[in-house]
Amino acid sequence: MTGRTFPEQFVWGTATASYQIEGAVREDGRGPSIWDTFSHTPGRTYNGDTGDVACDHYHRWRDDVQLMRDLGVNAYRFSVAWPRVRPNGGGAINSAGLDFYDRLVDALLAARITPFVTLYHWDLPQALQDRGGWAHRDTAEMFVEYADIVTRRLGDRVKHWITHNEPWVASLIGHFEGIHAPGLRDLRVALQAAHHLLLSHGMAASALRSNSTHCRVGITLNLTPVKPASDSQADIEAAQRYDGFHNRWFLDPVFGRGYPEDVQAFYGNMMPEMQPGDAAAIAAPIDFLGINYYFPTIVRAARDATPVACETLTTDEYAAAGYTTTAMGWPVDAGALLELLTRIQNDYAPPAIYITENGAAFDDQLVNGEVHDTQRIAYLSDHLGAARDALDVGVPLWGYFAWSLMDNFEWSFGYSKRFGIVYTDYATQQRIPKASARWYQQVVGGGGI
Ligand code: IFM
Repeated sequence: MTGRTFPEQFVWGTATASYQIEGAVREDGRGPSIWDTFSHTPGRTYNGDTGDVACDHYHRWRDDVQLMRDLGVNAYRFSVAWPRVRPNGGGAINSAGLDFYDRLVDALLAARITPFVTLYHWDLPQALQDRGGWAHRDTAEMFVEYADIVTRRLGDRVKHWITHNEPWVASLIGHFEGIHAPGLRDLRVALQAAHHLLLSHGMAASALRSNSTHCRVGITLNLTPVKPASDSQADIEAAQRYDGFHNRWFLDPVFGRGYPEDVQAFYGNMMPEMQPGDAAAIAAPIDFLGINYYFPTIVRAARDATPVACETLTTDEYAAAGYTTTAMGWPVDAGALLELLTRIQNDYAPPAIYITENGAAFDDQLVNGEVHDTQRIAYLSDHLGAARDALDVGVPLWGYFAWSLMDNFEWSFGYSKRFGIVYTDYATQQRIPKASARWYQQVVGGGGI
């Protein structure tokens, strides 16, 4: 996989998210978010870690833009914190919050780095959660207002908009598994939240387009190729259910097919309440699909009461099956990315695809001021190889964003997992480019691997 170039106009980026890097949670009028509440609740995050300071990006954003300029990337995907813009979710607009993103966008453009802005990467204003959060239909309406406010301010300069990041995680992990904010454990509520997230995506699209002329609008889904653990009929059916639950539940409605019937039948009376016109709203045309890919999922039938009666292999089982696993316990399989991209192209044919996140956490060691993260280089290189293969077979892949620019707050894992190509020394807030950053710099500079 050496010496393979990408198209000249290929977008090379890095990605982050507001709560994971900004810190400054009580500054300049920012209101509390559900992640402030969740991370401050004892027992919810590793070590009781919170995003109070995180990477202190709110104060160090100029240095971080310089870091990206040094890396040579031509794009940066970041998210806007809704509680900075509207501290109570609705009501008064906090211009100081908008000013922060305004300055950031200007600095990026001056550095010839194209901003890709995600409007929602999980930091819902707590005030909206207090009124029911995503399970409440009003939150979708409030999201449209928020999207309107942000795009009125930034839409003249930002031309790539991502409505939501990983609605599967925000809904199912946050409202059914309970290990993300708001920490609920109720499948019916989770499915209602998922519906309102999707609805708000579609409803916001027209505001984005009118405030940001000639912009491109997309949504980012975390997708996983699903394989059965054996060739038994039960495992094959379990894999189909899991694919429906994780992938098709979001892809099908966004691409105008409504919710998949096989999964609807499985959910039965857990199905969300919908109103006439919702399906059409969710299916508002998109200009690109953002895909976050980390790992494939191997599934077997389960007798227990999981929502779709299936379970995924454990990390030990993946390792026993021959997979390398990351510090998250996730199996590494670059070939599965090619499978995923071709499947999406064949089944849904989006006008364009960006890999909006891809990367891995490993147990990085800072030795004599350096981090030799050879496993991460291998991971990124193999996945970029798969991305290049996808271009060869006609997938309209327009760009790639490494997750993440720097080590940051990894949600319930706190600061214990490092995904960055730049090492964050949390004691000093020093940023130390890892070997993978130097490697990525060469890839980007040379336009290929
Ligand atoms: O850190 C997260 C990110 O916020 C969303 N996608 C997956 C990453 C790694 O877990």
